Amino acid sequence: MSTAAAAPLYRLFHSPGACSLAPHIVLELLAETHGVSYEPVRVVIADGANRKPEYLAINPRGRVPALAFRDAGGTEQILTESTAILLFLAGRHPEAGLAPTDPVAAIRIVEFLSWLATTMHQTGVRTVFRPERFTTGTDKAAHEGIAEQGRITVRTGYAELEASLAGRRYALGETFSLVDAMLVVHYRWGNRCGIDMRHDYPRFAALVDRLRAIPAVARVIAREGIQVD
Ligand SMILES: N[C@@H](CCC(=O)N[C@@H](CS)C(=O)NCC(=O)O)C(=O)O
Repeated sequence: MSTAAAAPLYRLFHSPGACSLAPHIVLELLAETHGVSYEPVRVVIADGANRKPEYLAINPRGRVPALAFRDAGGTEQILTESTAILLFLAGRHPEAGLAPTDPVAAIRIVEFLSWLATTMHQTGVRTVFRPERFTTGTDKAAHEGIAEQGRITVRTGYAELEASLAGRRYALGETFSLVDAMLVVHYRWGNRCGIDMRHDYPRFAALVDRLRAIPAVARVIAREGIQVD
């Protein structure tokens, strides 16, 4: 008799503290509340694992997250882009209540996640962490100005977010949504951009404290081995 364990429903390729932390949190919540099985697969960017042929075979862009799953016909598919992965997981597991059916509530989530992934991540945080990606290799003198503009972009966004959190328990109101999972990532990145997030954005810090008090969120942070503050 075979003792092989059933393959998990999902494999999430992630790197500690990267934007893949958000789907990692959502998968852990789904595992806890609805028995969804998944395997987190570490692809540590700091070690260059995202540029190795094994990973490029999964995501030729060399980015995390990537999600492996089987479609209705049993064929394995790879999905990339954090926004797409989050919305896919919520839609595939509607019983978890992460995908509102009301069209306005649903599109507000897409709106927020799109802003985080584009303005805040790519034109904000990324220009601070990786200014060399926004100019030619020889133009080192430009790095400081690019990073400084990135800090202005993220500060403008965090100020907007801080104001919107007045009187709210979670990013979009009284209930946890996909956006909250991604905000843990952005709060942590803010600290790593040299911003004192707890001091400058106290409502954002309080939200992240509430999120970290959720056991599934705490478990993922511990598993990734990261500091949020
Ligand atoms: N738009 C993509 C961005 C993915 C992305 O840039 N991921 C980063 C980590 S947060 C990465 O893999 N970086 C590795 C690299 O740029 O070499 C998403 O939201 O999934």
